[in-house]
Amino acid sequence: MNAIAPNVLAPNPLAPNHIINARLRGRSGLFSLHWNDGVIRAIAPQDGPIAVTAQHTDGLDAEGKLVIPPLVEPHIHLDATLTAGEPNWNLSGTLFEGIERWAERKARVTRDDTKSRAHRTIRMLAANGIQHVRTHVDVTEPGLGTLQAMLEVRDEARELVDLQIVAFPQEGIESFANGRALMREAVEMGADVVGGIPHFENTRDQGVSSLHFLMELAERHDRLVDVHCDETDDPHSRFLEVLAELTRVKDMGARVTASHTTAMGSYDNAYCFKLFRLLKQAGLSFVSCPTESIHLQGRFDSYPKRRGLTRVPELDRAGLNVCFAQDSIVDPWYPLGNGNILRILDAGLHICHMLGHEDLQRALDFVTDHGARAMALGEGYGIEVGRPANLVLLSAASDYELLRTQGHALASIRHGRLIMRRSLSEVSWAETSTQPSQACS
Ligand code: 17E
Ligand code: FE2
Repeated sequence: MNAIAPNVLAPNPLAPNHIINARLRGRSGLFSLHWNDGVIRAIAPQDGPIAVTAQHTDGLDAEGKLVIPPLVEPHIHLDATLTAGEPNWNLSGTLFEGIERWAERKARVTRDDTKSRAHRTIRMLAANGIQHVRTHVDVTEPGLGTLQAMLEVRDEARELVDLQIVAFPQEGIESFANGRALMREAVEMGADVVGGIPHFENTRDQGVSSLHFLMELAERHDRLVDVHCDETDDPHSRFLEVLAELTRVKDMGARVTASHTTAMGSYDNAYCFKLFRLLKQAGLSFVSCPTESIHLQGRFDSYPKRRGLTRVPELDRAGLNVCFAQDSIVDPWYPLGNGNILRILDAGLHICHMLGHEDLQRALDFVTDHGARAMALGEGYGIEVGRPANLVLLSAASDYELLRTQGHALASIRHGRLIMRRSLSEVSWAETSTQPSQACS
């Protein structure tokens, strides 16, 4: 193995200043990337593979594997992670029982409990090459102690991730006592994004007025918007059209995201045909959480059973920005999860009928560039000279191979510093009549 192969790093492994033999998405050949002071300074095409020499001891050898900008987690609930079963398990598997179980757990949260679970989860995300995270934080809590704790986590976790905090009214804006005041206060305290949950409000009218309220709040305070929107199989849940129309009128498409929109999987085609015209005019982003939605939705069906996801390929083909996210890790809504968004990508592509050749070749878009666009990261993201030296080395040379082999992030560089490296387990063989080299990896 090379002296500076990803898993056997150079003498100064925490401060590399270049990577050789990197493959970049969308470009052919191999590249050397150089950085200093945390900024990418050069992206140089190579004539061929470079042999490792002593002059490379401050670098990494990508060995022809992909180097990408960091993976992005655009939708998670860090205040609720690692609480499943405390005190009660969600036995029905529905969104609504999840909200009830969370209300029980919420009554017991403390600042230390919130912070330690959030930091543990952030480490799980960073261990999987994620450096940009948008977390929803429940603000239907008098006193907003959880939000305060998460604002502290946002600062404390900067070495590992950039964190955006959504003021998320889990139990409603209009149907929760002082819901509007709590939202205003959350924004004043420093939430980056304004959230909502119109399908959970008591009436259709309240759902609509909550959207007017939150869009105005975001506009007035220059915040982003990310609404839990139509997270139900009910085809009559049509708040997306209201959010999209407000987005269009205010010309806020680059700043607004509709999360879940699972009801769209139950809308009929005639309605969707009309809706898509508006969505394109509005230009908002979409987040789908495929493992979460296939678990929570379809719960009131017998057979045939709905998949309960939004129309991911159709949104993508229409030119709208759509990405995948984890949503939960071991919480009242979803009992599994380990921080690995590549697992979510794998599930999402299967559930959405997106294993066509073209989709496989660009699959990583859904957990990198598209997530970055939903989070409005702009020039803070991407492999370009002058941008932050935030880079992730993957275990395969292409999107397709990464998915087929269920590959991993092997190393993560943040502002030029190596913050994570991972070694993969190897398979050992007994003597067999075929040679290991003939076997498929
Ligand atoms: N809250 C909610 O309303 N929906 C979800 N999927 C989660 C929390 C995880
Ligand atoms: Fe969510």
